[in-house]
Amino acid sequence: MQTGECKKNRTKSIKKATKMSKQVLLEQLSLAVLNIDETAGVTAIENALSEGLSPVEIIEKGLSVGMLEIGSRFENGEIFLPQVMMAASVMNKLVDKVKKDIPATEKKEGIAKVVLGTVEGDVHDIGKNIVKILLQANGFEVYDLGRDALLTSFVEKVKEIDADIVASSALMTGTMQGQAALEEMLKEAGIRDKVKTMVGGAPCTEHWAKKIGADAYAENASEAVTKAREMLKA
Ligand code: B12
Repeated sequence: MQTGECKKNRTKSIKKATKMSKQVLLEQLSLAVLNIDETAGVTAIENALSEGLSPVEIIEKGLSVGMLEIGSRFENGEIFLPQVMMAASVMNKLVDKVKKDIPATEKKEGIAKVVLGTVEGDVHDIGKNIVKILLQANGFEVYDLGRDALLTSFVEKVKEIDADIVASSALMTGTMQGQAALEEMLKEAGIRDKVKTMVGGAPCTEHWAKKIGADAYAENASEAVTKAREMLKA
C-alpha cells in the first residue's frame, strides 16, 4: 500500500516529468526550424499535439523560437540569406500544418473586420501570417493585403469594407515609417476616427505605437488578439 506521502511524491515527479517533456517537445519544434528540417518539424508537431500541447503553443513557443534564433545567427553573420530563406519556407509550411488544428470560434453576427498587411517595401510575412491565423481562429474577419502592400490599399480596403481595425506589420526600421504614414493617410481620408489601428513586427514597440498615434501595439500574435478585443470594447 502506498502512503499518502509516497503518493504525493509520485504525483510531484510525474508533474515534473510532464513539464520536462514539454520543454523537450518545444525544443524539438524550434530545432526543426533552426536545422531547416521539415520532416523533423512534422514529427515534432505530431509529438507535441499528441502530448497535448496547443497549436498556439506549438507556433509561438516552439517554431517561432527557432525562427528568432535564425534571425540572431543571421545578425551575427553565422548564416546567410539563402539559409534564412530556406528556414522561412520550412517555418511557413510547418505553421500551415498546425493551423488546421486551431479550434475556430463560431462566427458571430456583427463580427469585427480587420484589414491586415505588411507595409509597402517589406516582404516579411511570417509573423503577419501568424497574427492572421490567430485573429481568424478567434472569430475576426481578416482581409489580408499580403506583404509589400501599398499604403493606399490599406486606406481603400478600410473604406470599402468599413473595417473596425487596421493592423500593419513592419519588420525593418525603414518600413516602420510606413506605419506612421498610414496614420496620416487615414486622417487625410477622414476615416481615422472610424477605425482602430494596431501595429506590430519585431522593431515595433509600445513607445513607437504611442509616438505615431496608433491605438495599439502587440508583441506577438496572442497579444494581438487580446489587444484587438480590448480596442473594440473601448
Ligand atoms: C525570415 C527573414 C527574412 C525572409 C522573409 C521571409 C518571409 N516570407 O517573411 C527573407 C529571407 C525573404 C528576408 C529578406 C530580407 N530581410 Co529579413 N529577416 C528575416 C528574419 C530572420 C526573421 C523574421 C521572422 O520571420 N521572424 C519570426 C516571426 C514569427 O516573428 P515576427 O515577424 O517578429 O512576428 C511576430 C511579432 O513581431 C508580431 N507581429 C508581426 N507582425 C505583426 C503585425 C501586427 C499588427 C501585430 C499586432 C503583431 C505583429 O507577431 C508575430 C508572431 O508572434 C529577421 C530577423 C528578426 N530578428 O526579425 C530578418 C530581418 C527582419 N531582415 C532584415 C533584412 C535587412 C532583410 C533584407 C533587406 C535582406 C537583404 N539583404 O536582402 C530582405 C528584405 C527585403 C524586403 N524588401 O523586405 C533585417 C532588418 C533590419 C532592419 N532593422 O531594418 C532583419 C532584422 C535581419 C537583420 N538583423 O539584419 N528576411
